Amino acid sequence: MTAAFPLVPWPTTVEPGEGTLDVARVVVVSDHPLRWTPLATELLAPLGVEVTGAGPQVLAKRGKAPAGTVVELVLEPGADDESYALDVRPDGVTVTAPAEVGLLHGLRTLRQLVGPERTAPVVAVRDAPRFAWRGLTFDVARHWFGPAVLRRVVDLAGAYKLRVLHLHLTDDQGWRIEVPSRPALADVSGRTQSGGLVPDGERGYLTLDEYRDLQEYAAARFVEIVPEIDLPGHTNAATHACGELRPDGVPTPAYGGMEVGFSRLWIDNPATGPWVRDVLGDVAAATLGRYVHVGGDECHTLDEPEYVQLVDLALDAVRAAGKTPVAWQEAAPADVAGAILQYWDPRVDPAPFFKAAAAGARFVMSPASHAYVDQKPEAGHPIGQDWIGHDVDLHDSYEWEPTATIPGLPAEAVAGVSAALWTETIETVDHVFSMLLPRVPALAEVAWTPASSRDWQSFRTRVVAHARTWDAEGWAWHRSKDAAWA
Ligand code: TNX
Repeated sequence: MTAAFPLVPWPTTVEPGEGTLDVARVVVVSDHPLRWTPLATELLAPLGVEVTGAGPQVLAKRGKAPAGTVVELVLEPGADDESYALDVRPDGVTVTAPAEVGLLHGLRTLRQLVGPERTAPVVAVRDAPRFAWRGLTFDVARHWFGPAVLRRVVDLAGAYKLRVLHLHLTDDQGWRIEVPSRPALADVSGRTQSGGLVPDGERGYLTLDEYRDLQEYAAARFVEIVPEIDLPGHTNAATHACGELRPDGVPTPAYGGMEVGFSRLWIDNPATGPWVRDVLGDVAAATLGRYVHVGGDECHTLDEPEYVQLVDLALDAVRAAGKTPVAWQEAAPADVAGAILQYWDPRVDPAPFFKAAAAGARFVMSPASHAYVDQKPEAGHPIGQDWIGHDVDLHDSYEWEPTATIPGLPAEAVAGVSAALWTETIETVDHVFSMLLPRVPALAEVAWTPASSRDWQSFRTRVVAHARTWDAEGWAWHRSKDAAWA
């Protein structure tokens, strides 16, 4: 594991060979040239590599070596669609995988091997992920970030082989998706965000067309969008737009502050059931992926029985709409069979988690002290929160074990890992990327690489070379005190 192979996440095996390969001009050869050439171009162009494409027949007809290094993409049966073999030889590159997603992972690894001289070292990489759910949770409710920023976040997620972008679309401060059955939600609460209103000229929510386009952009990069409608707490934007959700029928004022836990729904209000079913049904119908997240966190003004009824209402609505429900850990006492629970807060009794796992729920690990990249990376950092009580720097994001996060939980109950960026204090695209980088690559390695192959000293050396690509992409990043940046 040397800096000559600055790969993140670290692969299953890396066998160095002799010499280097020139990749200044690359010809992608595959059965799907039109599909792959643009993606290879997108990945390699920021490094100064010129990419063209050709089908294998075209190459054969020409009967001569093409002008450039041939990168051959080969589909070959195998057990894990995400696995791939990458062979860099002195005369070309072959990526072999059972499915397109594995081929793309191989191209992503190739990109990380290309150095400033536009050469790649000769090497044989064999690779497959540890966890299937490798995610990023992104709060666009507190501060609004539109489709252009979201596509760049998809690119970053994809570069580190993440498969899930979980969008926290609703909260007390704003509502970020069009809902045909309740247009007031987006019309009214799309305008608001932390500190006041979304900037002039911005709509403040995704139309259903924009939502579809974003999902298709992500799907082409094998990233699945998981929408979150946070219920039954974190609902001030809902009650601001839909006063009928309140017992008195009076809309709540907009909320631009940083408190959590004060807003709620009421199970015995006749408007609640139809609203929850219609809203989740509309969002599920607009979602191409398999999951809908129903929140469930921090309902500090609800007693447990009413909380459980409200969460069950939401879980059932998602199932009825044909999707698998996801919820925050607080939902564990509800009927979570077959659901995904997202763990974040260790300050609780774990007994409901064991019951949930026994009932067939699986867990995505986002322990705040490691995975919350909204936390300040060091004391005095100008943006971010610090409620955890210590900084969450690169080392903290790297050094933890997902299967030990809830001691006693069976390892099979762990579906994966998600980084989380909350945006109460995050206002600009540079804020976003400087909180994601370099910590998301660390979390991506925790999710991809088995614990036995992870090594902090190796990671902190490897990640340094990535800053060149971040700069080329225009992604702001934080010079973490935990690595020796060039
Ligand atoms: C806790 S994590 C929250 C969020 C905040 C975050 C700030 C979770 C499920 N709830 O509402 O934005 O802390 O760090």
